[in-house]
Amino acid sequence: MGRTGTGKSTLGNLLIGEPHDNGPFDTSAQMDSATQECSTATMFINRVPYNIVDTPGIFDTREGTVPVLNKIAKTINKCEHGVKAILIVLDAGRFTEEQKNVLNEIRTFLGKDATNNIISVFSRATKRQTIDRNVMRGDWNHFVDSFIQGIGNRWGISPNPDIFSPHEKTHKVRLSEIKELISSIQGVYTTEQLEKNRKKQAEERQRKEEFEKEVKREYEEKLKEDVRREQWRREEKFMKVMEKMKQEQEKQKRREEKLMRQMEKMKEEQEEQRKQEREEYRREIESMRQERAMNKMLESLTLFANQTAHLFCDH
Ligand SMILES: Nc1nc2c(ncn2[C@@H]2O[C@H](COP(=O)(O)OP(=O)(O)OP(=O)(O)O)[C@@H](O)[C@H]2O)c(=O)[nH]1
Ligand SMILES: [Mg+2]
Repeated sequence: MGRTGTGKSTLGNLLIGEPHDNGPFDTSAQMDSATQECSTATMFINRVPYNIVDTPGIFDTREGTVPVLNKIAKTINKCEHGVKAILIVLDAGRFTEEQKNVLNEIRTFLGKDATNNIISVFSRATKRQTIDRNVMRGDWNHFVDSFIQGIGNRWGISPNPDIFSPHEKTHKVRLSEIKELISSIQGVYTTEQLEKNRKKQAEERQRKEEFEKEVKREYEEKLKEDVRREQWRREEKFMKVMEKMKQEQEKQKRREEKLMRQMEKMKEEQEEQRKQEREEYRREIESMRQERAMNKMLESLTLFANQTAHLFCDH
């Protein structure tokens, strides 16, 4: 198992003793995945036959991870006697975050029960790394280091076919190391263990989905509550403004009424004043009229006295 293009099919061919690019397993130099389906071939270790299963790459460029893992699960389920060794092929030149993700995916997929059956195999190693295992070990990052420790230090190197020919000692030594690791593994990883883990994973996924759904529901509820609160707050604010406006209007009305009353009073006072003035004028006219009448009477009396005066004198 391993990331797309790491050299799984190449390793399979080499373990069988076939040319790296002309064995039962198809290899490809192209970036997109060569192996699409699981396929098997037989190899011998100390004359004991073993079925090698070549698997499609994880993080395939065409397919997602889930369909690939499903195909691998189907193949494991066909192994009636279980799986003795699971070879995880890691690119020695790419200790990246992506590689970490692939390892985590595989670990989660197989579960803890597979730990004792995993062997890590490094491909694309340099000449120095392939000749001297210590050089390879020194190039690991912390994550790879702890992963290898976690699987009981079972690791090997797939000899780079571009550097070492099948006749070279290094090529043979590195391949026999891998074969020895395979045959030394005790016990098998069974279909039941895989299915138990897959069931556990499915349950965990479901729990996670339900938890996420619950978190989402709570978040949406809170959001709705916030919207409701905001609406109430706005309505309350609006009501307060309306109340204030109403109070202002009433105040204004009272002011106007007061003004009206004042105007009314002023009008009444003016009316009263005009009435008094008219009365005074009338009285003045009346007194002038009486004065004039008096004067006229005096004049008449004077005239009468003047006319009648000689009468009194002659007697
Ligand atoms: N330099 C170098 N190239 C390698 C090594 N192993 C494989 N290759 C080359 O890498 C390319 C891909 O190898 P494959 O064996 O098809 O890789 P794979 O992991 O089976 O790929 P998928 O089936 O697509 O997942 C081929 O051109 C190989 O010749 C290696 O150790 N070193
Ligand atoms: Mg392949």
